[in-house]
Amino acid sequence: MDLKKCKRETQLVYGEACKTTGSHIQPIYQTSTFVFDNVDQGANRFAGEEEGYIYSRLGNPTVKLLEDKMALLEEGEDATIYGSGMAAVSAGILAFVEQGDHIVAQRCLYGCTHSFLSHIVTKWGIEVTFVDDASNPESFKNAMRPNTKIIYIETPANPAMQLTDIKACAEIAHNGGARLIVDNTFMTPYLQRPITLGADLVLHSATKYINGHGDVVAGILIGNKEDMDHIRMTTQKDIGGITSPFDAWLMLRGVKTLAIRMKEHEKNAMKVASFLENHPKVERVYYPGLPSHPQHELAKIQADGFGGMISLELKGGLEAGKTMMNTIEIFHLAVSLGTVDSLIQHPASMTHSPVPVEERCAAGITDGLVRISVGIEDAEDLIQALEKSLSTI
Ligand code: LCS
Repeated sequence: MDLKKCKRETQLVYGEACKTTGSHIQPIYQTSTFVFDNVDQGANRFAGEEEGYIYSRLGNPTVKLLEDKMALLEEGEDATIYGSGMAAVSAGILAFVEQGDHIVAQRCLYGCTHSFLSHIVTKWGIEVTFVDDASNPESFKNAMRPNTKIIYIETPANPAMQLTDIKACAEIAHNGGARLIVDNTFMTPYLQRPITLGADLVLHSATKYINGHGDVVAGILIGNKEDMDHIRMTTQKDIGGITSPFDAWLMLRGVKTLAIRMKEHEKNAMKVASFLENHPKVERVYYPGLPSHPQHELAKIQADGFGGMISLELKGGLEAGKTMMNTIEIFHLAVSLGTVDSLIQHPASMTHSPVPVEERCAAGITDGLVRISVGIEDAEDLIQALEKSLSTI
């Protein structure tokens, strides 16, 4: 059977049984190392002349199943898995830059990605230009230099929910001899497949929708075979931010329900966003599924849906937001996102606190912005909880 020809729902759910025991669900290869039959076999494996496992930082059968699944879903050739989304961000970027190179990135990014680009890569003589208006591909084009090696985007962006045109950025990157890296965490491969739009590397904080159940921190990179081989032999092998076999197994279990979860997240988010948009205490709602979102049309073109993330500004600003977050029921006040249950948080003081205030505001992350990760509970219960907390303002 060629899984590549199957629909995404089948690709997500299907898994081979264990060839050794017939176990329906694959076992967890919870081992750090692998025993060689003899010295020659060990040497041949190290030399790459014989297939087989060596040591779990270099490869593990449970992790391999997740690599193959993610490559299939994102329509890439191969994938590598990490112990956090940030380990994937750093492994993906550091593999393709050296001293004297230049990176172009959008300014509105997850706070630690922004921090990595502002404070870590710059320590090694790599320059970064942040683009303010990521909605206009010309801004990326204007920031390109002869030594630009990477354009880095996140769409929709965490937390302001602006979209970036993946296809246009891929063209700009390739015309300038650079790679396009796309953080696809908010959309997942069920709703958006950046490689099909020209991206070179796709990245996930798998902590979020890929695992879906809030019990794993992990990251994933997907790309072509050559780039993944290079990453495996450099930043993954020698920096070593790998995931554990058990966490890979939990993700293999979690990702099976991605299609039905994303459908429910989106159905609920649409209802919640429409409710919020019509509420007298709400100033502004940012959700790509609303026709009022400035890039609603782009969302319809480059993705198959709008996802489960919403940001909003209340008329009473920060104080009103604090009241809402302190009083709301059902939604947990917590960072992270993409779990089956609903979460609410305050980017300026939490996820995006590493970003300096002027840069934060330039990226649309105002003090009054509140971010909601809409879960798969009953939508009416969520709306009632929001109504009740808004009535306390
Ligand atoms: N990329 C995006 C878009 C993210 O939202 C995050 C984490 C990361 C990368 C990093 O992934 P991690 O290392 O945490 O697995 N976002 C978080 C958030 O919004 N709240 O807490 C973490």
